[in-house]
Amino acid sequence: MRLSRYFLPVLRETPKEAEIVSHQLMLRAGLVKQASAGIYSWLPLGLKVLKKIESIVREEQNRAGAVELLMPTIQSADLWRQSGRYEAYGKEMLRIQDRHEREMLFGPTAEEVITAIFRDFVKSYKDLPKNLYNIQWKFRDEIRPRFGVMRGREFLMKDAYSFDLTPEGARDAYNRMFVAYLRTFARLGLKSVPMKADTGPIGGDLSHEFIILADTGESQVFCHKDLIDGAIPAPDTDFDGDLSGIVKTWTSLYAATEEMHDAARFAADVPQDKQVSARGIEVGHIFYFGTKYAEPMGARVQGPDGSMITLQMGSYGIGVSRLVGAIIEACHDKAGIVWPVPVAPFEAAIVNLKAGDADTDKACADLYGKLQAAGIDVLLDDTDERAGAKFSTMDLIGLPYQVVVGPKGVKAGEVEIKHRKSGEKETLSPDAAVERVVALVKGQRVLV
Ligand code: 5CA
Repeated sequence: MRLSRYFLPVLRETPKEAEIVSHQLMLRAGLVKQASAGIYSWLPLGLKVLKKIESIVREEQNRAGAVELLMPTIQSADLWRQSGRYEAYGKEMLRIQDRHEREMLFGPTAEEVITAIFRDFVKSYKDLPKNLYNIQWKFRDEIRPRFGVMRGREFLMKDAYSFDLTPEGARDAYNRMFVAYLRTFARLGLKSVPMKADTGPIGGDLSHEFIILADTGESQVFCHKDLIDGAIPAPDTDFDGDLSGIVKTWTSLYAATEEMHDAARFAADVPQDKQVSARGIEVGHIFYFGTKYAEPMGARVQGPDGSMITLQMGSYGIGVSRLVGAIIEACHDKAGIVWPVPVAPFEAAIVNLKAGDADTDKACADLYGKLQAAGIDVLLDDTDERAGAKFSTMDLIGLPYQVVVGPKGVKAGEVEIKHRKSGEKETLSPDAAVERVVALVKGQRVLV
């Protein structure tokens, strides 16, 4: 992509309404624009990041055996009356009337919709187990939307729902999502810590939040240091096999959020040099809630002996749009965002220091063509801004590698690669630079 044709409205000043660094940087780097409180337009650069996160989440869901579908954003109130949640959900639910004065709502989650789909199609235990998911916009009329996309009103969620015949089967489904989450967040360049959690309005008796550590996190967390340093399950993990060992390793160490924190147990269970007390951001939340929805909604299948058995269910959420903010909280410095390669909006940039100079333009076009041919997603800054402004925009938007091309270097047969994260600079011939950027990017596309 040529920057001259792109749409990248960066801001020089830090917007006053933004309290935390990720929100400030998302506005300054032209990733989003607020449309109204807690509701954002995703500008081209932000949308690219959102889509990359979405596809990593999707790959790991598919790997774990979940099946994608797409449910509507607008749901019917009657469906929610079947589960008994319509009145109970309260003011966070955006209730809407259509032209026939039928009561509708903008879905804050989709347990009811998916339970109805399953109930209406699946009649036999032979069709179990199943896990269905979608990546769809949700709306929650949060009392205090804040921190940009981290606590929005409209937000993108991956929500998966498992259906099993027995509680043991449901526990296996829970374990599969647990392991898939560890892999997903690691691939996004994040260290996530699973913590036992409250179930809130989703309900049920087993639940974990996945928290990533960041100074500005909303929750206070307490955990064993080994969890933070924990090894991530490999891609060839057998998701059809027994995952209880992996889950046990991760859940046997103390980890709790503020609400669940038991100070005495923390002090007793965790050696002093392993005690971590930090702030965290909840990026995922999984629940096992048995028959809470299947029972009132009549979701039953015929069991092996002919008797009708109520389905055992769980639900599994990831805050896809929240992750954009969470990754920035974890990956930034004074100059701007420092994207991990797998989610970077472009993997590399070429900075033309003298657009309009025939030799420099030609050298840039040549590099651009070669990087693209090698499959690198590259942004060419071909604008006639001054060098200083170009450098600060590049650092702000945080692309992992910048290839800086100026007239003097071109004459000498040299370009410079700047590594955004370390600040390291290397001077190389243009062809060597292409090779180096390709190797660096390809080496980091899949982090696990
Ligand atoms: N039905 C279940 C799981 S599918 C559910 O709704 N769980 S949840 O309420 O915990 O939400 C799942 C994830 O969505 C959260 O872990 C969080 O990362 C994200 N999320 C929740 N509320 C918001 C919000 N207001 N803004 C941005 N992301 C949110």
